[in-house]
Amino acid sequence: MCLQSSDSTPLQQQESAPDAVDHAALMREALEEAKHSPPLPSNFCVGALLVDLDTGEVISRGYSLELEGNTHAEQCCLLKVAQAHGLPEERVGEVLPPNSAIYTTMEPCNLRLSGNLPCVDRILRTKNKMGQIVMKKVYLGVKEPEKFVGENKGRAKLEEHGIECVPVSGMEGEILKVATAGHG
Ligand code: HJL
Ligand code: ZN
Repeated sequence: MCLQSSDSTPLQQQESAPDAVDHAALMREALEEAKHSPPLPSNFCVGALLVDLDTGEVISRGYSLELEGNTHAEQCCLLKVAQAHGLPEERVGEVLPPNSAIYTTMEPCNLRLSGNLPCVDRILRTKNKMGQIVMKKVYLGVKEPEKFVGENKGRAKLEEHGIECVPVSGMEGEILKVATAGHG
C-alpha cells in the first residue's frame, strides 16, 4: 500500500488524503466474483465487494444468484455480513465501518423485473445506530444495459441521497462479456 504521494509529501501534510485503496484492483476482484455467477438469460452476472475505505479491507464479496433465491451481487454482500452477525439484512449497517463502499461491476439496480427490493433501496436503508447511511461511495464498472428495465436510474438515486458514485474505467468490455454470458 502506498502511503506517500508521488511527490513524497507525507500524507498528513496533504489537504485531503486519498483513500487507502487501489480502485482498479478492487474492481478486478469484483469481476472475478462475477465470473462465479451462473449465466442465465433473465439477469446479468454481476460481482461486488463491500470495502472499508479507511483500511482498504474487503469485508464481503458477492455475485448474482450466490445466495438462495433470486439474489443480486450487492444484496449478497450485505446479506453475508448480516448473517455472520446474526442480523437481518436491514440492520447490517449497525456492524459496518462508518466509511464503507461497494464496488460493483454494474451500477446498482433501481428496479427489478421480479419486483424484489432493488439494491439501491437496500444500500439506502443500510444505516448505523445514529440513522446515518454507512455507504459513502459506490464504485461501478458499467452502467446497466437497457435490456430488462430500460434506463436504470440507480446512480442518480444514490447521488440524490449523498452517495458519491465513481465509475472505474478500463474493464467495461470484460465486465459486459461476463455480465451477458447467459444471453445467447
Ligand atoms: C446488478 C446484479 C444483477 C443486476 N444488476 N447491479 N446486480 N443481477 O446482481 C439488473 C437487472 C435485473 C432484472 C431482472 N441485474 O433480477 O435489471 O429477476 O436482474 O429481480 O430486472 O430482475 P430480477
Ligand atoms: Zn440489484
